[in-house]
Amino acid sequence: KENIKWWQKAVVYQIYPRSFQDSNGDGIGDLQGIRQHLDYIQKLGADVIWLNPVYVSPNLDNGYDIADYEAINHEFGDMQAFDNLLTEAHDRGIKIIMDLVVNHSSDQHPWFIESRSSKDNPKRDFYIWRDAVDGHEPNNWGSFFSGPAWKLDTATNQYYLHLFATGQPDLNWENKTLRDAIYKMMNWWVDKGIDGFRMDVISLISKPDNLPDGPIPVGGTYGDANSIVANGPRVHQYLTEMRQQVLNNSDLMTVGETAGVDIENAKRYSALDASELNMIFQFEHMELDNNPNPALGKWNDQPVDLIKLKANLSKWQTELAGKAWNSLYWNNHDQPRIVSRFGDDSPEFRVVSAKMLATLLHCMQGTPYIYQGEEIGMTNATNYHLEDYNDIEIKNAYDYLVIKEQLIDAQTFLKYVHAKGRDNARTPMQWSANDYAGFSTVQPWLKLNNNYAEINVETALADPDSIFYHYQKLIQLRHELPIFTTGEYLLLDSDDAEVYAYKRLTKDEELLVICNFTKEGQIRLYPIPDAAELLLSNYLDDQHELLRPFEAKIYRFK
Ligand code: TEU
Ligand code: CA
Repeated sequence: KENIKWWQKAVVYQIYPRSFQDSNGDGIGDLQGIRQHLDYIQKLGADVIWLNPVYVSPNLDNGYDIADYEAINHEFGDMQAFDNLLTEAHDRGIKIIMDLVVNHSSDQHPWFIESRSSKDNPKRDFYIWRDAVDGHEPNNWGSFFSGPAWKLDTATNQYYLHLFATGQPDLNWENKTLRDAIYKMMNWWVDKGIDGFRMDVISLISKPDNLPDGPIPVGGTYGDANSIVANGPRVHQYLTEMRQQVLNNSDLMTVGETAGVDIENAKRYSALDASELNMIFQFEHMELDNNPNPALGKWNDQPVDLIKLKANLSKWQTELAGKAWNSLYWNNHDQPRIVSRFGDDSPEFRVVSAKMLATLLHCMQGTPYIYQGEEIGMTNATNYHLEDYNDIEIKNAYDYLVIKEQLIDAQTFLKYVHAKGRDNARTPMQWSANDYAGFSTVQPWLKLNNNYAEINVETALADPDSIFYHYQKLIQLRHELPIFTTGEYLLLDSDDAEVYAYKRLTKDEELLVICNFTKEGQIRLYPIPDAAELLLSNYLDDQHELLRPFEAKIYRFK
């Protein structure tokens, strides 16, 4: 408590550059476009920008397939544009953290081009190559993007591992020369003055010896690689090494994206002694609304069970308290829009439920992340047809689930993608009701959500009751009141299926946070002293024990 780090009080704003602002009329967002909106981010009050990948990439997975770690993709600008952005952000007191994608590279990276060229190339061992076993793949792992996780490369007649797309071969972290090359590249960015890293699927970098088969889900074809690879045998050793070789050189912020993490591993990744990373993204609360049929995984359209959501978020709050640090998020570029998912995006309840969700998250202990457009309540894009999607995960899942395995029909798939597809988050940012939502002067690279005339930044900024100003106030509260950072979390009424209420406690004061998750009125009586101060609410008045649809309140008292 005595020793609060800057990133524990900070709020992060995530930018997906491709979809944020196009400055030169090619339909693709770019670095110059981000510069144009630094005032907007400053007005919101965010302390840090997390930039999704902006490096040279064939864009098979929109920049998560990197062909050059030290150059900017020409679509986004050049290194000068990046340096200008960094300087101007710093001038405003805003930090920038970069996406670090080092579980895999692009198959167009010079390392892989060399590696695949021959079995005795010095870079061969930078990737994971294996012989066929009985004429097929070396093990049963499935890729995160459907199909097998191995591809036969005819040049040398061996398979290479790709946990994601075939164009994203996994790097071999067992190789010390590779690790040193990564640390060198990271230090090159640190020397440029960046403020930290978000580390893509960093929990997957250490593959277990002998690469054992994974469990095949009922009704599925491939083994689950995630449960075998996540938190592998040497992952903590590698991150400790990275900490010593790179991260200790500067006061950086680090957040690991840790698919498949559990509490025990989380406590090590994000321990308060900073021996590895500062914090991690866990996924459990994003998987509660998965399909009950494991072969369908995330593809589903059913609402989340509030009791399960409470239990899960509370577990992370309580278990990490005093030992490690949480990151808090509802949204990112891989998730559907939260107001459509856990709230209600109908015209009647969109604003109030978006504010409720913001309140719930931003009063917890941890570092909150806001994904572009969340602060204006952008919604899922239900105006999309199958041919409108760009995301490789969606395309591959369609080929696999609908065409190849015929587990569901195309209509059901579209329904599920409307609810869960990643492109829901990637539709262009809605700046105004002008042509192309003010994102561009031409047809954007990805179709707009057709509600931009109602939901956009210009409208939000003109309305003092907008979702934007609610986020602004939540950020201000976190900056001003230490209890938001330090207070102990205490869940109330874990079996209440309609209302999520919790406290934050310090030795001299309390916060009480009450959130009605339903579109009905609810009566709840919580003991609130007369002197309690209502810090923030999404209604104009307080009707005490009557909670109106999606009402959210924060009380503070001694
Ligand atoms: O995502 C990793 C990850 O866990 C995803 O596969 C996630 O489960 C899925 O997107 C949810 O639908 C990271 C990046 O955030 C993602 O954009 C990349 O595609 C992926 O790694 C590969 O780099
Ligand atoms: Ca552009």
